[in-house]
Amino acid sequence: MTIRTIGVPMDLGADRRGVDMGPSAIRYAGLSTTLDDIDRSTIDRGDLTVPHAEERDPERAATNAKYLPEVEAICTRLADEVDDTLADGALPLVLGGDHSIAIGTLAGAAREAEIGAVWFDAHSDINTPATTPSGNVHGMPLAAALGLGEFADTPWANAPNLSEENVVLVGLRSVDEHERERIRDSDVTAYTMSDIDERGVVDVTEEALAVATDGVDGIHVSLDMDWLDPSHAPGVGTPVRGGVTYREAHSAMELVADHDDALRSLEVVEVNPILDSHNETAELATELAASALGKRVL
Ligand code: NNH
Ligand code: MN
Ligand code: MN
Ligand code: MN
Repeated sequence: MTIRTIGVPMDLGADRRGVDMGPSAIRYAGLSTTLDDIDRSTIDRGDLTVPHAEERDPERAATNAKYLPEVEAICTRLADEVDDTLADGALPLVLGGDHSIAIGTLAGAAREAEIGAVWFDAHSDINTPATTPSGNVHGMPLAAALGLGEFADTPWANAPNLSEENVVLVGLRSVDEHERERIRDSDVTAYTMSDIDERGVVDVTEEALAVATDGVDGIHVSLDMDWLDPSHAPGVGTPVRGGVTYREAHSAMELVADHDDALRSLEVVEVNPILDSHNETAELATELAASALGKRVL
């Protein structure tokens, strides 16, 4: 299956500028040559056009979700791109950008199929405008896709064929109070870093993939680079200590590749080159995407 790369240089969903350079940094890290090692053809469709924060008013929509009208415009276009890519029989590889773009990826991937989602992240990204401590939409994409809270009134943000039973969070270590309640009250499955400590990343990821793939046509895999420990991935806007190691991350992505019959879309987000050291987080993002898409040593 052809892999089609779609860059989304989006930083309006996060507080720290610089994450809009993520797609360039990932390409500069050698994405296309790395993907050449996989036995699949790849094409790069370039970047979507995203307005710059300086030209926009964060409070314009007077909600607790900064730049939500801009996020809507970009995610609506991204959803169309992802849907078109799948309709062409290709696999979308979406490069962020901050995690708010997952709203568009999920909406596109769920347009013509029932999907599950595996969310590798330090954070649970299930805030709504009423519960967000920051106003940043990158802390809300899962709630938006599931139509929770006020997102019940924003159909553009809802992934039509995604249900809580097939959504799995992996590697949590920073969850806001209201997010904790929401996860408990929902049918979303969540594994914390403690679960990974106790059971190991392979066992947890296998179970996560089993839950996500149960009874659906395919899955979306969303990889927030702050899932990794900041010692391996320093170039992210909201690092949290105690994340997975380089090897653990590769193991998990190799398990994703083992489920390639289910993998419908892949997304790598939150690479911030301004905060990175020598582009190492972008290089790691590139390697992990390749592992998830089937690259092997032998
Ligand atoms: N939970 C916080 C918020 O909603 C932080 C979210 N930041 C992320 N999520 N990087 O992955 O603002
Ligand atoms: Mn920019
Ligand atoms: Mn995230
Ligand atoms: Mn995160």
